[in-house]
Amino acid sequence: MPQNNFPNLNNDNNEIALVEGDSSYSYAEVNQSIDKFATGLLNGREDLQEERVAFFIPASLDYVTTMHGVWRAGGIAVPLNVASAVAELEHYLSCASVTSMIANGEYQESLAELCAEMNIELMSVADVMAEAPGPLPEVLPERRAMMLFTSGTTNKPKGVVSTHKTIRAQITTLIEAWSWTDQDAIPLFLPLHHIHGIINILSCGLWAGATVHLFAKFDIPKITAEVVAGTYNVFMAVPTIYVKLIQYFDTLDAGEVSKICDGFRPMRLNISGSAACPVKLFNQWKELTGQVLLERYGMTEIGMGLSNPYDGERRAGHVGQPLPGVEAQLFDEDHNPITEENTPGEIRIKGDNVFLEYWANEKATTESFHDGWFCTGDVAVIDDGYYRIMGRSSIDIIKSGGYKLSALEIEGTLLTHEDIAECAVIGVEDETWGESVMAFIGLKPGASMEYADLKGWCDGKMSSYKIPKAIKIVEALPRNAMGKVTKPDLKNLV
Ligand code: MCA
Ligand code: AMP
Repeated sequence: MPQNNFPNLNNDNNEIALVEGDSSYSYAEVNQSIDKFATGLLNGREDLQEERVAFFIPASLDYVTTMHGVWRAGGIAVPLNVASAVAELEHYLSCASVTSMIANGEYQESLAELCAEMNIELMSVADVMAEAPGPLPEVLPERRAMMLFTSGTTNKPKGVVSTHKTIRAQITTLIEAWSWTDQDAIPLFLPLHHIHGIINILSCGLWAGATVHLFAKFDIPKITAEVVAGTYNVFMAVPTIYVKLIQYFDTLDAGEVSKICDGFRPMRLNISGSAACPVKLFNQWKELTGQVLLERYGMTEIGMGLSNPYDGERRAGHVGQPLPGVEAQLFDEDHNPITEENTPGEIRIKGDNVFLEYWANEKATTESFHDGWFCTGDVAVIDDGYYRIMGRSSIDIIKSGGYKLSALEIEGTLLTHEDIAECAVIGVEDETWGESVMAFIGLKPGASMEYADLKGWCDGKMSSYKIPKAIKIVEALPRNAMGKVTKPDLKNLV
């Protein structure tokens, strides 16, 4: 029996696990579907032996079937962002040496050429499904289970590998800390190639025996209608979603707004994370809905690390304390632990929740640990017992609407434009996105550039949320004596 088996996906439980549009699926049905998929994927083999199976599927029964099917068959699940530009996928697929790709309908069509070129077998969920469940391998907890891509301070995203044990630890800490039960109902509209959607919402929901309502995207009218109907008692989102909800309220009349707010009011929990929740937003949400947002801090490599308490003071602008089973410590630049309050240091994390490795990148893996601690690159202080995030140690990481973006990756693509001689990308403060991408561009002699043209050029070359929201044409980028671009100086040119 695979060790990753979720308690409620193990039996003939007839409670509703997933709601997708007008359809709903019980735990028993989901379980059956997963077993048939895993059997079909094995296709007579005993164990996938950590083969990498990628999938390009929006939130749906098929997504859950594929993710768990790969796990039960002994493979490594590689969920991809369905909003990615196809041009970006080649890196993920070659980095992970993916052997099979699962995608349906129009998604399958968009991938056919790339998969053929890369010799990757492309199948739909229906293609894979066996008629009946067959024998499945025993998958030990230490085995690799999932690879998620994360942008870093290097050019191309790295594959973050977690084991079944890692995933279990990332889930169970949240089940305990946030008091999940089988009575919970939660909407899932976040993308399913990141921890926030995969672990905090989908996996915790399924572990607890709750009902997860799936949306292919953040569809405000549909989701708020369900909020009004009292469908959910838990809501989790990135700060941008709360901003967008408040912006949406501005388009409605007062009666409609108060109905939606009255739908949020009785929920047992509203959570914000993936990026800093501004104090102003925390207060606005409280005023509108009575909900005191629970802010927490996490990272692809660690799942969740710090959280405000479920019972107890949830402090605005702070991310709380270490979660159960997670060890956290601040360190100075000389690797000495910081013991005084209000002294900034890098957050380092230990625990079963921490990932195994960056795929096929021993150097990056080794460099990201020190004395057994995972070094997050985030700087924080402890302020009266609560961690407060101060920022990141690298200016090259941008957090836009909850997505972590690499300035270097965006610059790398912009530099392939025939009129661009040099460029530098930074994140600038933005009320909706937290940070938004801005590019400073030096043009080749005689060239000119309009923003709209550059945006059009970027289409298809990078995911749309990475495309700069603004550009500034400069004579020359500011550089230090060594010739390195001094990015902090660019902030003054915004
Ligand atoms: C969409 N757009 C964006 C972003 N999202 N621009 C910048 N940053 C973004 N994040 C742009 C599109 O390119 C498009 O531009 C326009 O907005 C409308 O796109 P649409 O897809 O309709 O927007 P939306 O549905 O309103 O999306 C906003 C969103 C989405 C729902 C907030 O960005 C989102 O799901 N963010 C969450 C990502 C996430 O789950 N992060 C967690 C990873 P144009 O019109 O010009 O084409 S972090 C994590 O997992 C760690 C462990 C943690 O701590 O949680
Ligand atoms: P990702 O690697 O995409 O999972 O993003 C992880 C990063 O998001 C962390 O390293 C932090 O920089 C940021 N982050 C997550 N949660 C918070 C939060 N509550 N406040 C500030 N930053 C956050």
